[in-house]
Amino acid sequence: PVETVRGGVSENGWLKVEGTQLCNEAGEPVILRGMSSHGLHWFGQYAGSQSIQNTAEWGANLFRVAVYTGEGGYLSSPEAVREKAVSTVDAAIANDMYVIIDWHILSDGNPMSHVEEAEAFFDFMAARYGDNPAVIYEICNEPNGNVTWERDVKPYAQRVIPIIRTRAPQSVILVGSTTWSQDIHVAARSPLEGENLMYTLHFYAGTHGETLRQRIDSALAAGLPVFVSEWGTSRADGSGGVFLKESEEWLDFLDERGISWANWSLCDKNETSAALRPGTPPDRAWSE
Ligand code: IDC
Repeated sequence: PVETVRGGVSENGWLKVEGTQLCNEAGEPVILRGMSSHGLHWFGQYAGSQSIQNTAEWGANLFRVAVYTGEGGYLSSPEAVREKAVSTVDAAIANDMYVIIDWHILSDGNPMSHVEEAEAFFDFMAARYGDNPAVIYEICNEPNGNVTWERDVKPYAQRVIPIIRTRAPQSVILVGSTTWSQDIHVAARSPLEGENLMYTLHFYAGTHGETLRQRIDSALAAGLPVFVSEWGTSRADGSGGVFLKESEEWLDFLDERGISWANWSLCDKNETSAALRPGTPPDRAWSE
C-alpha cells in the first residue's frame, strides 16, 4: 500500500478490541471514519480506486463494501458480485485504508434465511484476506422483521464467526442486531463469546436521536463494544434533510466516545443520503 491516509493501515497495523474500545496494534485507541459504498451491483462505479482515494483525501481511513444479498445483489449473481467485492476490497487496501466487507442483508431480514450462502461467502473472503490487517468482516447488515436475537441472529453469528475465525483468527468482526441493527441493548444482555467482536448500531440523523444515543451509552457501560458501520445525514428511508445539525450532534457524540463509523453512501443517486451530486464522475478528483 501507498501511505496516503492518516490513520491508515501502515500506521496502525492489526486492530484489536480492548474493553469497548477499538485499538491499534500498539494498543492505542483508534477511530476509523469513512464512507460506505451503495449497493455494489448498482453503484459499483463509485467503488473503484479513484473514488476511494477521493474519500481518503476527505480524511477517511475506512471504506465499507456493501454486498447486497437480495434486491438483485449477491444471491442473484454470486460470482459477478463477489468479483466486484474483491476488486473493491483490493482498491481500499491499495489506498492504505481499513475496509469492511458487509453482507448487506436488508429485504431478506432474517440472516438465517441464507446462512449457507453467507458461510460460503465469508469462507472465500477470509481465505483471501485472513492474513491482511486491513480487513473487517460485517456478517449481517440489518436483521429486521420477524427476527429475534436469541432465535436467529445469535445462532447465525455462532455459525458464521467460527468459519471466519478458522482463516482470520485475529480480525475484527462486526455483528448486527434486530430492528435494523438498533437493538444493541438486547445483544448486551446475551453477548457472543470470543475476542475482537463489535456490535453495530445504525442511525439516520433525520429519524434517530437521543434514544439511540442512550442505548449506546448503556451498551458501553455494560461492556459491549459498539461500531457505527452505517449512518446517514438523511431520514432512515435515505431521503429528506440534509440534517446537518443533527448529524453534527451525532458525530460529536461518537467522537467523545471514540466510536468508529461509516457514512451511507458514496454514490450519486438522487437521494439526500448520497454524498455525490448526480453525474459526479467516478474516476476523477472531486471538487467541493
Ligand atoms: C437504501 C438506499 C436506497 C435503496 C434502498 C433499498 O439508500 O437508494 O433504494 O436502500 O435498497 C439502511 C440500509 C440501506 C438503505 C439505507 C437508507 O442499510 O441499504 O439504503 N438504510 O434507507 N438502513 C437504514 C437506512
